[in-house]
Amino acid sequence: MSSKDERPATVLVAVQLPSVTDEEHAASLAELGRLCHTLGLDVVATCTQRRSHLSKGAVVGKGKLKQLGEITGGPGKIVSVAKQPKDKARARREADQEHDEFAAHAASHGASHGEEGHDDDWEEDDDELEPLARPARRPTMVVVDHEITPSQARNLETATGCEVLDRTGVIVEIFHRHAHSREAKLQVEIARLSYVAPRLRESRTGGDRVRGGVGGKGAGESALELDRRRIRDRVAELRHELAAIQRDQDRRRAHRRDARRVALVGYTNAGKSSLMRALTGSEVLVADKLFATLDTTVRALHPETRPRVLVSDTVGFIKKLPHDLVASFKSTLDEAHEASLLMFLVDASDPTHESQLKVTREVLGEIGALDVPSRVIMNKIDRLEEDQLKRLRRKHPDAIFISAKSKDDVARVRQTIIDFFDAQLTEGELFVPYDKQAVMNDVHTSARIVGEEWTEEGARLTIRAEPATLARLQSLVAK
Ligand SMILES: Nc1nc2c(ncn2[C@@H]2O[C@H](COP(=O)(O)OP(=O)(O)OP(=O)(O)O)[C@@H](O)[C@H]2O)c(=O)[nH]1
Ligand SMILES: [Mg+2]
Repeated sequence: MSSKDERPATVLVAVQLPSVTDEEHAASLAELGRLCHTLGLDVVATCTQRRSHLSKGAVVGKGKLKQLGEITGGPGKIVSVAKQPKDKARARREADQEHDEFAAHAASHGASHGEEGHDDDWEEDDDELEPLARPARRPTMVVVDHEITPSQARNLETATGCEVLDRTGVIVEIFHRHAHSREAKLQVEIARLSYVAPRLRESRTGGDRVRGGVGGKGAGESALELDRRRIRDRVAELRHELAAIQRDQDRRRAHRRDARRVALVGYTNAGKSSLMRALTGSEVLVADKLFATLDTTVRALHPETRPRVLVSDTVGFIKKLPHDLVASFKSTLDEAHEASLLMFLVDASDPTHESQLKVTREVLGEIGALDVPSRVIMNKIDRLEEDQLKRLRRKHPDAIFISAKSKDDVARVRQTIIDFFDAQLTEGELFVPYDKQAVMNDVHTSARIVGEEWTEEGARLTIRAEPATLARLQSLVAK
């Protein structure tokens, strides 16, 4: 398949730390593979190692790095970069291009000073290394399943001859590609710059490198100051523009404040948009991609209910997502915060769904949205075997088990939502005289009529509505 061959061959690199189980390690790598796939990379090899900590030099140890070099065609060891004036010029040029390039890529090139080749923490026993199988194609990309420092990125680049990205870099890049609305684009741009700026700082003054070249440092610092200032200015500008958009959104949200709202939240790819489509008949994007949705969408439950219920589709969560990236998706968090009911969507067919649920809870906890009433929805049960499903039902007796592809299941979710809101309605009497018939329209949209009796003077209604709505309608007819 020639189209496959055009995708950059990629090797995943990870260290399994002592606190990480084999399953967690495998799941994290599988997820990184899917992130790479979403970005259009072709994962051809995986290079992992058990270590007590990440090597400061190049993440993996010396022996592993040598193996990595063998499959990528690089020297397999950290090559000190001579301090040449052209390096600085290049660093500055590359910093200038920060808007056009991969954030992480730019950061990793963002001027590394002098030799970081010496590392006193090599600790592994090279004899015990598992051999690394030679892939069918030679990798040109290295993707690391940890957040790495610019010097680690640089060292990996010299040792492998490959481009190097870390997990955050991959996610930021996916966000960048999938952002459509002005708001999402601004948020991603801010996140990219916020991700680049601290790394530029670290690459020049990193605490772990005390042997930084003193010569030429002054010029380097001023170039750095310039980059940082430019980034700060740009971020301020973007925030300003974003604030205007968000004020507008807040106004719209305030408008909906009366309405009964459900937010679909959960891990990326859990099926939030699929359920959104099924519940509201809207045409939101559904795709087998991570972070397909980067905008929140709000639609009424369809067919419409009386009173109306609004459903919002939100941006998904993921493990190890840097906090400033989460925070940048303000609208998702606002939707979750202001909803009356949260639907936690989980891909039950994913072996790591328990940890996905945990991540979702953690993020919502951080924004103080855990007080909002919630229901867990185990989705994609059409992919489960009978006994798997049984086990899951026992484990999560309160969850709703569905396939977003099944009409009956979606109808059950719909009923759950309606029941939830109905429980908050109170029943009351409303007498609408013939000269106040204009109020009837209002009654129809904001309340449900459960009984009516026509008299000489008008209609005696029994209605169910929110207590506040009932009071409002009663004052309307009394005037
Ligand atoms: N088999 C099966 N596939 C499903 C089900 N629900 C969703 N999917 C598929 O799962 C993939 C992701 O669905 P989306 O609805 O886009 O997921 P999402 O939670 O909105 O994902 P992001 O927006 O990327 O965070 C798509 O390929 C869907 O067709 C289901 O119940 N059964
Ligand atoms: Mg989606």
